Amino acid sequence: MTNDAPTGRPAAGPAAQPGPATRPAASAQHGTLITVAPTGAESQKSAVPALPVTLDELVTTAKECQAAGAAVIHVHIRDDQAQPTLDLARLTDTVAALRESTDLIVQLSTGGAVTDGFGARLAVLDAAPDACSLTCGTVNFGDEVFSNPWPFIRDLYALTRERGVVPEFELFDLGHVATLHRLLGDLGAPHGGHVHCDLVMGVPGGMPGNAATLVQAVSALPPGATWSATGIGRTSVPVIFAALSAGGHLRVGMEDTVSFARGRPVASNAELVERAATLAGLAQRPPLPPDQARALLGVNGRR
Ligand code: KMH
Ligand code: ZN
Repeated sequence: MTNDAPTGRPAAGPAAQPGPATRPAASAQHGTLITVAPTGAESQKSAVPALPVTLDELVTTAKECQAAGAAVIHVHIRDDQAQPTLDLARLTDTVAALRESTDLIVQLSTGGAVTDGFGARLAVLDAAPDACSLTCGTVNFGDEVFSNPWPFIRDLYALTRERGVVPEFELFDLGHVATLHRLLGDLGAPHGGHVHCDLVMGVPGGMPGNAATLVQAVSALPPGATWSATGIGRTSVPVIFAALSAGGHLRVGMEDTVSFARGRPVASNAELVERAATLAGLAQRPPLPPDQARALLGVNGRR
């Protein structure tokens, strides 16, 4: 394994060794990458009126969140009935609209909803985003199952490399970290040459959202990998503190929590980003602007 290859180095071939993560630029190490996940696939608009579900609502949210300190937007979209969809035309329009209105790195979800098929999830890359999520294993997801068998993970990862899309490895459990090592060992480095992970903590069925688990998961990551963490529901704030103190980055948003505090619904995604940015500033690692986030993650400039 190496952690000193230059960021942006082309992906290695299939025979490459595992652990191709690179050392982030010095400035990026002192900042906090904030990702906003504004919508998700689980909450209903009728139950959560502040959830952005139309393209206009999403673009407005994205602008507010960039102003508050976000550099990446993790995107799920909805149809005219506000239900989750992976409709390719809508995804393509969404990527274009977010690029037009913001400087955010546009990361499309390939996880979709638990009901989405593998073919539709692979086809998300046809919308040509900057980045995409890539979950490294199956996980119980409340009463449902979020299915990510090895052949699908491998096919999706191979497609990200082919299309020049930067993957963010979503890790819901320690077993997912083992699968990440297998993936990098079998197929080589991601597009952009840098490994960035997101620890998704507190899903009922996945790893719990607490500091001890976070430290354990981080210690198992490939050397040189960067990581963010997100705590689902009431684990949101404890995971922010744990991630900042362990040197990680942050993901927040209404995909992951719809309560700002006990008994107080989230009013907007921007207030979650503002809180994360404030805490990052207190930790002496202020939010990274999108251009520095691009350099950190190995995301190309605007196409
Ligand atoms: N909605 C979850 C079933 C992702 O975006 O890649 C999956 C999810 C992960 O949200
Ligand atoms: Zn998601």
